[in-house]
Amino acid sequence: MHIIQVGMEYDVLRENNKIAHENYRLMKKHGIKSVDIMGSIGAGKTSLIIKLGEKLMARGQRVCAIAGDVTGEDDFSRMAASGMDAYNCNTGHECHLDANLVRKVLEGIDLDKYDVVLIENVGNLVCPADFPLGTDYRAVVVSTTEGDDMVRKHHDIFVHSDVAILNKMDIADAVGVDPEVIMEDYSKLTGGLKGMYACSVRKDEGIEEILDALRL
Ligand SMILES: Nc1nc2c(ncn2[C@@H]2O[C@H](COP(=O)(O)OP(=O)(O)O)[C@@H](O)[C@H]2O)c(=O)[nH]1
Ligand SMILES: [Mg+2]
Repeated sequence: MHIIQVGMEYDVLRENNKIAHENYRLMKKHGIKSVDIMGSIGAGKTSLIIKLGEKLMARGQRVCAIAGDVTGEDDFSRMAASGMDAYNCNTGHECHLDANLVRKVLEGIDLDKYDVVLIENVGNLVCPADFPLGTDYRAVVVSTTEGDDMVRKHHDIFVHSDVAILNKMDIADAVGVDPEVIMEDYSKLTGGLKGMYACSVRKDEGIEEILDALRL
């Protein structure tokens, strides 16, 4: 029984990776750069996507966002209200986006209209890690309000991300969290090879560095 479950999981992940490669090739065919933005609920993923979108559009880039949520249109509506083209993607029950769901959304988009696709994954620090979507970069966002143990508790998602972001630096003191602890944990996890990008989306601080890290 146990062996069968492991086999099924392997098949699901292998199929996801295959479709992720197809998504990657599809977006490259249209000259698109893309980012999968993962992270906990409330970390600031939607806020960051809107901020990145505003800055990229101000530079003349054509940007759209895909809002991944279990149900509803809240993030999709916020993205659309910011002036960015947005596409909603509800998973129904799943705690993460997968490559097949994203493929269905991409198939409904005129990809020649865009230079950049920003994808907000479902708020979760566990499940999205195993399901690459076919983006150029994967980023994980956590915030100071979640406490100082996020990296220690969720190794996988940080290991599977190219760029790690610590948001809400503006209220770190107010919530009694030392950002250095979180950044030190991340540095240790990456063998000292990578640093975390600290930012405050609210105060518009640290965003340019994130754009550079994501090669946007
Ligand atoms: N103080 C502060 N609040 C923020 C910041 N970024 C986002 N928020 C707030 O945090 C809440 C959750 O943000 P949201 O973007 O919806 O997070 P998501 O669930 O990860 O998409 C909202 O009330 C935002 O206004 C920040 O840099 N500083
Ligand atoms: Mg959101």
